[in-house]
Amino acid sequence: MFIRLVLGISVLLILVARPASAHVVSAGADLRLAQTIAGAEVTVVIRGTPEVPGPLYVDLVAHQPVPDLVIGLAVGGSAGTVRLLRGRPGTYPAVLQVRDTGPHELHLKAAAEFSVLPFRVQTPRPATWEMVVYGGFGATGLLLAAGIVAGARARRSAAVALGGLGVAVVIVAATVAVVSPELGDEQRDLGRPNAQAFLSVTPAQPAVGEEFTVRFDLVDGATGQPADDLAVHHAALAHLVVTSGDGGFFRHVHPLRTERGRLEARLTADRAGSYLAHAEFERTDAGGQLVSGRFDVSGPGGPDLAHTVAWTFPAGRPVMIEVDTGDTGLQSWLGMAGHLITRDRAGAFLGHVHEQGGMASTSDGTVTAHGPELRFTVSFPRPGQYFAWVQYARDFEIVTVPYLIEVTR
Ligand SMILES: [Cu+2]
Repeated sequence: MFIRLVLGISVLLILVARPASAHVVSAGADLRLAQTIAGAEVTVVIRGTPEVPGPLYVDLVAHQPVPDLVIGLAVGGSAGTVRLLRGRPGTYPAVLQVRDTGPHELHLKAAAEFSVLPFRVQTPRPATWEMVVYGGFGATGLLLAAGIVAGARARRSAAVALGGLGVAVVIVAATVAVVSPELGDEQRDLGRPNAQAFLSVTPAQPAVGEEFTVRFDLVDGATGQPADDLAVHHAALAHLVVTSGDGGFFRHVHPLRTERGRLEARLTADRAGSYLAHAEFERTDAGGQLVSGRFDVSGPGGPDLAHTVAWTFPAGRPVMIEVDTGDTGLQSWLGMAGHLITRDRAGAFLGHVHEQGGMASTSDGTVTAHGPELRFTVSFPRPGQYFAWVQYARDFEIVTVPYLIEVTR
């Protein structure tokens, strides 16, 4: 009986104490998160730290066009600033201090914008609670084995005593696991419902040439609580693609986390009409999601489009798109050599695929793509016209090339 009890408790504990899978920084494992803040496209690199208390190295990798901008960073009671210089892309380092392992928040602030990025510090040396928990499991295993051996030799009292000790060890480990604040946010369900996303823009009807805020509030479909458990997905908490109905406006930005479950980005539209916002993200334990919404922009019409059809493809089957960038020194952006985002004219379909060619790591940690060509395998579900935007990075500049594609039956 007690063996079944012990096994039951052990299974329960293993479920409770599953290690966090996302947002972890530990020695040799950096966390990379793209953020679009105060008009700057920045990749925040939180370096793993070998020991706590100790320094936490945070690099801001700024992409062109870099504005003059002071970005404040803070973790716990430790703060610093980084000054971006106009037209000077690249890595801007900062050093903060962390006292403990476990959950932290990196606060970014620039102009009137801010973002709070959750992450977890792990060090190679296990924390005390880990040693108690895992030591408890180890001791239980040994005691159970001893109990079984003793039982087989028919020394019933010795087996019961050893088994009882095993139960006690498990209960101690269970108590530590439950009371440990380190484990508090790891008690998550297996499989979560999709997040419901509500789009709002401020002001409610933006005007051409004026800044506005695009906001997605994410809510758990089951509990109605903010869905605030986003995993890092292609080096960002979320990817926001905003396009105008006519395809002339395209922005791929990385919204700020301004509240639990709230993602915001500031944009300026260059043409009037209907706009689409698509957000791509992944809830921890729930897989990827694409959510969308529409809003209108008032004012004068935008610049005329001189779109000509670049390719004609058949519908419903994979095709290869090859783009010659004319550059052999491409950098990886969001972990990939290139991105291809496609949208049909009506806005019912948004696709996002990645470059499929080989990549080579360089000693400074950046990744360069081999050749000047970028290759994408992509398919278009139905006939009609599609917009396509190819994106890649070169000299810390994100290059976006728009295309028009005709898809036939
Ligand atoms: Cu993105």
